Amino acid sequence: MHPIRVGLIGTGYAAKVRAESLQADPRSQLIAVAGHTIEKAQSFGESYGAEAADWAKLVDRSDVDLMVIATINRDHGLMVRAALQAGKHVVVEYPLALSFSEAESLIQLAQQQNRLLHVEHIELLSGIHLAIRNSLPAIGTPFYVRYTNLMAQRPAPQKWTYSREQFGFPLVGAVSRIHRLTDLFGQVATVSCQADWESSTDEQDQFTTCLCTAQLRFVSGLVAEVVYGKGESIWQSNRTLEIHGQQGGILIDGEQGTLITAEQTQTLDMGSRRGLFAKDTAMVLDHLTTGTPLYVSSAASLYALKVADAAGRSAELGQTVALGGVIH
Ligand code: NAP
Ligand code: BLA
Repeated sequence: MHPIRVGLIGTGYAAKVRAESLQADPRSQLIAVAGHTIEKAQSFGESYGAEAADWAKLVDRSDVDLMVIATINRDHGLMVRAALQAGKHVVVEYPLALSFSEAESLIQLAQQQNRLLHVEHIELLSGIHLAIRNSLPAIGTPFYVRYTNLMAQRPAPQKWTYSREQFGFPLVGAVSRIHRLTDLFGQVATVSCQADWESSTDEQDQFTTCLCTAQLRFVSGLVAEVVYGKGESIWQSNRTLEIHGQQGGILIDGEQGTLITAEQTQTLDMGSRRGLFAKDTAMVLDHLTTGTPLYVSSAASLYALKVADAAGRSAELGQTVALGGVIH
């Protein structure tokens, strides 16, 4: 038995932590890396004893079993499709694709090809998420949630994360914000969303600020307000999640968590945000070698993207959008 031979696309933060995890695990071997430029792929590859390669050739190599796609959001769908068509197992960082229909068709393709398609959603592995899950029973029926992700950034970087085409609709590029909520609170009945972008030049694709606000009404009746914004016209960063229940509340502020009930106020132990990609990688290798289950299903990942896609449509139409297929 040879180790699982891996091809990696991307040379940024996610790719680096993937390469480190793969290198540290004897069950995997990093064969080659593809990057934005060949120079970057070469210098990155040298650090991990891997060759530099062109991504389209890499997915076709017979000595690669698993492709890990850790590059800009715009290219995920195209690369996942090519890798699955070449018969590889695939790990892709969220989002699977920028549109719901593309994501749905990729999941079908993986089934047809009988290959693993795992979409990373490390937010579900985080100590914050586990602490919330464990605390939910203590607050009774949750009825109102406020989830704010504001990042003040000045000057806004000239990066893919500030390109509408390359990042995608804000709640699609950052679908983790929706997924946290659908994982905790189930299906969504309606979405009402507004989105706005500011650019400093005539070049509209590259923005300096974006602000997206969405109201999600869950089938349970719970209402969630989600705010995602970043850039120059955001003056104070804020990363908070408030969950209000009939018997208590959960408040997450940055790395601090609190559970509040009528009887007491208690600090939640939330661990660290580090090590989550390593955990994801280990679970993929466990799954491929011994068949143990992964922590997120394609169906759950696709559902989060469906809600994000509906938010995009709502913003475009200026109307509330109802999600189909909901059982009342
Ligand atoms: P990053 O550090 O900015 O790296 C982005 C990668 O894409 C680099 O290899 C970069 O190469 C390349 N790239 C940039 N612009 C490009 C373009 N126009 N065309 C082709 N390639 C381009 O980003 P990251 O944080 O690793 O994110 C990668 C993926 O992981 C994204 O899908 C993100 O949603 C996902 N993710 C990241 C995190 C996280 O904590 N960072 C968490 C969850 C999911 P150059 O540097 O040579 O331009
Ligand atoms: C998510 N972090 C993301 C994403 C990007 C970054 C592009 C995916 C898109 C999104 O969900 O908005 C980029 N995150 C960064 C950068 C920093 C950062 C450039 O913290 C700079 C420090 N990610 C990291 C680091 C940690 C990290 C250093 O780059 C932790 C120590 C964690 N990023 C992290 C987690 C998510 C994420 C846990 C999932 C989103 C969530 O928690 O909801």
